[in-house]
Amino acid sequence: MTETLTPALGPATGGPPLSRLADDDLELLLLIRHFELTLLQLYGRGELNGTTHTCLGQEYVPVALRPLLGPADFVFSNHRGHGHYLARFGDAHGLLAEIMGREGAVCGGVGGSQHIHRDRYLSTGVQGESLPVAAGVALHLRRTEPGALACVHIGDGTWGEGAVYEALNMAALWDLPLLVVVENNGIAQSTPTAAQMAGTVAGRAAAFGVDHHLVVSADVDEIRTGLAPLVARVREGRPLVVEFVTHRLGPHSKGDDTRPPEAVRAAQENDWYARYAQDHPEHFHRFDGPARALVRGVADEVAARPPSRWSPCA
Ligand SMILES: Cc1ncc(C[n+]2csc(CCOP(=O)(O)OP(=O)(O)O)c2C)c(N)n1
Ligand SMILES: [Mg+2]
Repeated sequence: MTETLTPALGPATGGPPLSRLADDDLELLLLIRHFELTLLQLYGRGELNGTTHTCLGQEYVPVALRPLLGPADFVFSNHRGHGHYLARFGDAHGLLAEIMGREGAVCGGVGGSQHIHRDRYLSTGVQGESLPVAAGVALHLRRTEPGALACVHIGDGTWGEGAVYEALNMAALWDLPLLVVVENNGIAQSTPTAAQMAGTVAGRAAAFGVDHHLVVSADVDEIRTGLAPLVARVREGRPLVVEFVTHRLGPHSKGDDTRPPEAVRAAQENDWYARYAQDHPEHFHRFDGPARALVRGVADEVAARPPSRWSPCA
């Protein structure tokens, strides 16, 4: 029997009260949270191979984006992509099977945590790799399926990759329906953003004449209201960089947290999970236990499956 970790519910002092969520948004947030906590536990027990990067603390980003994206849109994810996948497909069984190399894996178990392809969803662990690909897909969409867009998630540290600027340049020149979502958690592995980024994300977008929208809130409804008209403009060929100021709650990958205690404390204080539990305790507790139990059931069921098989000819 797999037990999930109990997340710390410390004092949440990071901001104004959060709006009460729709049930399905809360369920998705909690699914992602407990999925990620369970993964760390499975790794800790040596039940998984390879590596993983959880999106603990950042779950609200893909949840807020979810209704703004449709099935015709492409989503390009990165190394920290489980929440992106779950927000798109809700398929915890397929994702965990992929990570555990079990039957029913989304990509036959050869992609693992970071390299997933399903329909119009693609993730890569190579920083910056997806930007030019997403720009190319956005060009194709503009020509063949007007109104659809390509959404690409990157971190703050990925602004050190030249491919980002080549893609922004073409996106601006060619009026591409490209939505660049930056999850700025203030750190890249062990390097604080302030130690590696001159200027700002906003300034860099402006250098290419690309619109920039800053999101400092973790309030799903508020984020959506602000983004909806901007995403509609992306669909008309006006590329956009949306920068979320967010917090990495956990380590970079598994046991590799090099941050000073005050940085970890700041992330905990800003954690939407603790804040929501404080602001809406009845709603939170009605859904938190079931989400935890659901993921525990997924983990037990998937762990009992036979190994996945993959053939290049299949
Ligand atoms: C081209 C490339 N260089 C280095 C790495 C190793 N690496 C993986 S994640 C990471 C940090 C990424 O930081 P950021 O873009 O801020 O995303 P975050 O991990 O904070 O979500 C690094 C250096 C990589 N995956 N790809
Ligand atoms: Mg980062």
